[in-house]
Amino acid sequence: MAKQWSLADRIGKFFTWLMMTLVFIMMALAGKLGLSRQTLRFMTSQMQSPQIKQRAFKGYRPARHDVFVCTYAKSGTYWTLQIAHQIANRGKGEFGHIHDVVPWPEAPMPNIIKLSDEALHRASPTGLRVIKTHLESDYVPYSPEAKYIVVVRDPKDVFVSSYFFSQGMISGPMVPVEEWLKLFLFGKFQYGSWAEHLAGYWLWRKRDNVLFLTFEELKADHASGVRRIAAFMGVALTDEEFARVVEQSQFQYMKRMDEKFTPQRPFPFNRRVTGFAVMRKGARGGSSELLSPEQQAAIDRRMKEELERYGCDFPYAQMFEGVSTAPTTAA
Ligand code: PPS
Repeated sequence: MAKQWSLADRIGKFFTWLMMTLVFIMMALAGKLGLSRQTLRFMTSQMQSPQIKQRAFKGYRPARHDVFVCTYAKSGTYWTLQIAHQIANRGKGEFGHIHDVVPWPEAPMPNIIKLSDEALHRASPTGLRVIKTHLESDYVPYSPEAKYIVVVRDPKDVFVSSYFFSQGMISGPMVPVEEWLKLFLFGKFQYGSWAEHLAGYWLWRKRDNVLFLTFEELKADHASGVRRIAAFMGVALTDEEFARVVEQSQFQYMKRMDEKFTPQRPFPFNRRVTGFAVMRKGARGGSSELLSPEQQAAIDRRMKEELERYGCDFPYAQMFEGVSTAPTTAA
């Protein structure tokens, strides 16, 4: 099912690459030149471009071998990818970088494996391959043939994780927390609206081929989470394979191989972005490390209002509401 690229697609791809290259140059210099704010704004405009979002899966029809991991950024994406990829490969998934084996269609870096690459699922012992996306559900092709794992995380922890991540990306002084928070609360955030993202996937949750999870439940019982994901993917693991998947998706294990998950720079800057960790703390309820109780309450209030505005009955108060004091320790 190789993707047919029209001339318009190729030109579009080229401009995306050009923009990304610019973004990476700006990122490398942002801290030194005092351009953090401008760089983050530019990154947001690129990441939120409807054209780029539409182009990501254009013409792709998901198939039986596809397991999508659909998340808002900083919600445990790589954790879930690692679990699903190891399940697909019966605990023996080897890779130099996760995106050598997991396509991420909206990301323009050319060194990411293509969605159209069939070699991977053909070689996989279960015939399955995993796909990453942060796109809203409207941009993700749905098929009853494929499987979709949706993971949602407390937006307060998402916010904190994103702050440290962006600080690492621009390798320089970050914009003040209050400014970053305003963007998060009022829909101008780098990764789009948290509530809109959730509201879209929440409509999918009752479909047989959709597994809806929270970061918090994975955190509370990692082994049960792995068991649920394996059952959902239709993979019966031996005890030994199961133990391997659990071990390889533990926080400390993944932290030791952090460079396999850190972002890759686009050609010709093919080196990985260094100097910060994707596997930072992996904690639940740790937003007090950055946010005051008032700021945490503001996130809760705003997200509840937003979910209501989208007509989404996700039980926010039960799942996420509340001011954190101390984070749980990493699994
Ligand atoms: S990304 O870049 O948006 O795709 O990031 P994402 O993977 O969604 O989220 C990164 C956060 O997930 C935490 N993480 C984990 N927590 C617990 N256990 C495991 N195994 C694990 N793997 C990743 C990671 O530490 C980031 O959260 P913070 O709060 O920043 O530590």
